[in-house]
Amino acid sequence: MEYIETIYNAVLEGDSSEVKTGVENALKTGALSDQIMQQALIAAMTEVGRLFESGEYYVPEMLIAARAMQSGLLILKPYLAQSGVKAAGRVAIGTVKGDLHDIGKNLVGMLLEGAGFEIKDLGTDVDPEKFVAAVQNDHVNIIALSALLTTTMPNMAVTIEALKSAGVRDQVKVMIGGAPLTEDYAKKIGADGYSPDASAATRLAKTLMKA
Ligand code: B1M
Repeated sequence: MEYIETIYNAVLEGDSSEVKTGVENALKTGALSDQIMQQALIAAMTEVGRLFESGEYYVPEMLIAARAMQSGLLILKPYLAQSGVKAAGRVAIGTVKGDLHDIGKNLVGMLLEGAGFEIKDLGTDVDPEKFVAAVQNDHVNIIALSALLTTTMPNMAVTIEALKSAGVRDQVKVMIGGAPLTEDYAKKIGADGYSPDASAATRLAKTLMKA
């Protein structure tokens, strides 16, 4: 538990090297990767959000903390991926056009990978056409769209329309997520599913593969 607190504080301070060392030490002492992720990394980013909202942190502090968190996620990746689950499907994941937030998207991708999905990460600020190309060229089963801004949410609908225009909408399931999203919004834009967090996203992807 001592290391969990160290990692949590290091993320808040934006100290990438302390986060890396903390995660390595926590793993050595037998901490579970999921515990490190939930109790240290995600918990710290939630606090970063609160500090930003209360005016104690500004964008640069937020960015530095986010980078520190990502350096920890990078070390956890192989551990999260060691779930032993067989390939469950192919997913193209990305943050929609205009949106640069990728921590949640990376987390969802990593958990999906850990659950046995093959992941094609299209990155951030992704043009709808790139999602279309992933269906046409890489034959993905699921398109996973992330958005953190109310101003970029509509680009999920634009992406779904692009899939329809290209005639590939019925070849793929579309799942969406991100802090401002809701189940109702998913229904409104014709997505196949919404999930509030990374764990739920894994369950949703498995359900969509069976549908
Ligand atoms: Co920005 N930002 N940001 N930001 N940022 C928010 C989102 C904000 C809520 C802060 C605030 O004002 N309180 C606000 C959005 C307001 C709104 O639209 N209503 C905001 C803003 C305004 C902005 C800028 C416009 C600020 C500015 O420049 N003035 C700007 C926009 C840039 C752009 O995208 N074009 C901006 C920039 C940034 C940074 C670059 C500094 C940095 C991002 C770094 C990065 O991602 N590499 C950043 C950060 C870090 C945040 C906060 C603090 C944290 C986001 C985060 O990473 N959370 C955030 C405030 C907050 O959340 N309280 C904020 C941790 C992450 C694990 O959670 O991404 O929600 P989250 O993912 C969750 C779930 O949502 C879900 O699962 C994840 C894990 O459980 N999920 C999915 C996400 N995607 C999913 C997909 C799925 C399923 C589930 O299926 C496909």
